[in-house]
Amino acid sequence: MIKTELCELLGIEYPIFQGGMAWVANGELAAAVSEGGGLGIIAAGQAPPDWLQTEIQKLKRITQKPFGVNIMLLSPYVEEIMEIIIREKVPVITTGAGNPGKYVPRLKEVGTKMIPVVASVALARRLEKVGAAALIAEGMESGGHIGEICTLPLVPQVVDVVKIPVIAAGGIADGRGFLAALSLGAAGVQMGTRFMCASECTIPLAVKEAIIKAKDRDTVVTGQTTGHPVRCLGNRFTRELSRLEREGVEADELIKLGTGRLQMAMVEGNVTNGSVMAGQIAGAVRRVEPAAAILRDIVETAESEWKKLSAYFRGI
Ligand code: TUI
Repeated sequence: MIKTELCELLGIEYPIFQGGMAWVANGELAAAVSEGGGLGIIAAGQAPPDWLQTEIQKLKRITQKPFGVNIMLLSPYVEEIMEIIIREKVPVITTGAGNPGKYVPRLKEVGTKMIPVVASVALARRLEKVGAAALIAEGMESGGHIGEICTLPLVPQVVDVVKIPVIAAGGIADGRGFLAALSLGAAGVQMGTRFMCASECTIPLAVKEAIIKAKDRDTVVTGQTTGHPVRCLGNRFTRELSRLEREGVEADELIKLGTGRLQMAMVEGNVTNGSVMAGQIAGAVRRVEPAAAILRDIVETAESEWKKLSAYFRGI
């Protein structure tokens, strides 16, 4: 048993979110995580609004439990997506890659809780002031679009300046990471990479196998010069991108080259030429298993690790 204020705030059993991963986190995965007691999140990514509508309906057919939608603020469809969120009375939205402050008043009217991802203390302060229900402090160990600070220094610095619950993300895939996050003052965690290997996750098996095969140093960050640094598994695509970046190729050209690559990996299963976004903890993900088993494992491991730690303080 583990309960934090986040469980009460959102009506969930475990304070564990499944990250809103574009082209990965659909209604099926999110429903499995929510049904397993965590918070499943459908990622709107840059998909057209009717895709999101369908996925929400799919999820609602599988589970009655609370769920979330992740809004990638660089999406051209943000306004239409907000309309769907409001119409469907989605319980929680998480946001990434920008500042969602201007949407808070509309969301509050329908009771949708806004939980933005922040990668800095300054944005955390700002978004608490405008009415965020909680914050996800995401370190640069994460997969996908990242900030500059690691989870270990970011989480306590965010916790120290806000009163709302903080969820730690980046570099967490098991009960030890979960317990460490709680020790830093977080009220919960968000995990992406481990849930990519959930049985209910519909990405091609080749991507799951690439994650399971990955070792500690197998992720790389590309796109530093474009202003949108992205972490993914190193492959032919990232080597080519890094070479062009070193040669000083313009950001516009690099962005063009990256377009469609996430879909190539996550839908077509092309792990050589696609962008296999995954976090540094990929090296610790060992198998494909149901989302509910992942959630149980995290909580059970955290509890046994907690007992081990408390023995240190009792001098045993
Ligand atoms: O958003 C993510 N992860 C993502 S989004 C994505 S799709 C994409 N693909 C290519 C280029 C860009 C995006 C893949 N992975 N995580 C949450 C996150 N948000 N990480 C960092 C941030 C962030 C960054 C800057 C949040 C706010 C911010 O600044 C806003 C401001 O105004 O200060």
